[in-house]
Amino acid sequence: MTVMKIAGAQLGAIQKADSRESVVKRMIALLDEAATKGANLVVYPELALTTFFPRWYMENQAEIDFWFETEMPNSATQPLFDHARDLNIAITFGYAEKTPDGHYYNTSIITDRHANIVGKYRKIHLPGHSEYDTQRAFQHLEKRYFEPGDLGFNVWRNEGVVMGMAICNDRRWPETFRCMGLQGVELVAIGYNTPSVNAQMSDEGLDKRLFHSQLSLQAGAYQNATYVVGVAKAGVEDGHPLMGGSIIVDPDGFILAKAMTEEDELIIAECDFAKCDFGKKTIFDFERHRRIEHYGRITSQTGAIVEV
Ligand code: CDT
Repeated sequence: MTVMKIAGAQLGAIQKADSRESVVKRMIALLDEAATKGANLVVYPELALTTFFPRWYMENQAEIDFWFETEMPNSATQPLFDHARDLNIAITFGYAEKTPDGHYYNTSIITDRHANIVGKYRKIHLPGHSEYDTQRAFQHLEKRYFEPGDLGFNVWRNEGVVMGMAICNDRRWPETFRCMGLQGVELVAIGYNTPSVNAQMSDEGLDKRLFHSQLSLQAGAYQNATYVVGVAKAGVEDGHPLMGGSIIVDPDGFILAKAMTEEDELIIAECDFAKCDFGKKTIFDFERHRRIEHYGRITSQTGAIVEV
């Protein structure tokens, strides 16, 4: 059975003016630290190469396109791929993707330890709104800049482990984890950018936001008997704070490692994937216990309908 050291490479703030090259240098520094600690896989955040640009309202398409990558790897990220290959470490990170036929996605990729891209995921649950919202303390325009992902929730056998990806808001939806759980997932890598403040409820408090993130990641892990790695982009980006709280969760839902700062910070844990078996063969043996005859609403109905 496979044992791997998995690292979460939390990134601190990336300012609007920061170049991709400067961010890649920081990602490589974390990769070097991960190598010294024996990591086999490093998980980076959502939209890891730039500031969280969906907070900015833009109309000019050239201005919008600046934030998107048209190929991966590209000249800015090739050093990261090369370094990961030299260190024999698999990586996964998020970026904004513009496809050759003009589609825009919030994407993440995962590589093997030879820096080959073995999996791609495009974010399905896009939060926020598509037009400038005067009621919010700040904007969250993911629905403006991205289309919902078109690839579904897939898994890949990578380095002997069944791995899947999700991105930020996806972690709050049990459907995300269950779709991968039904494919035997053993590790779910999730990058995120979560504002420290609720744009529509400013007095919500950071503790509650961190709690909801942890709750979602821990529940997803336990209910599908899988490791989950949730990695933040944190810190204050041009005056806008993003929360940290990166964690590595085991298949029992326990937290194995947790970031303590809102800066570039590496967390690491040894993951013995044999530990996924017990839950998958007992309480969450889907084949024996699921009752799909009662789950029809999950895929046939989107919003809640109150008829009583
Ligand atoms: N990036 C991302 O998906 N962030 C959301 C913020 C939700 S508030 C509009 C999240 O779920 O953390």
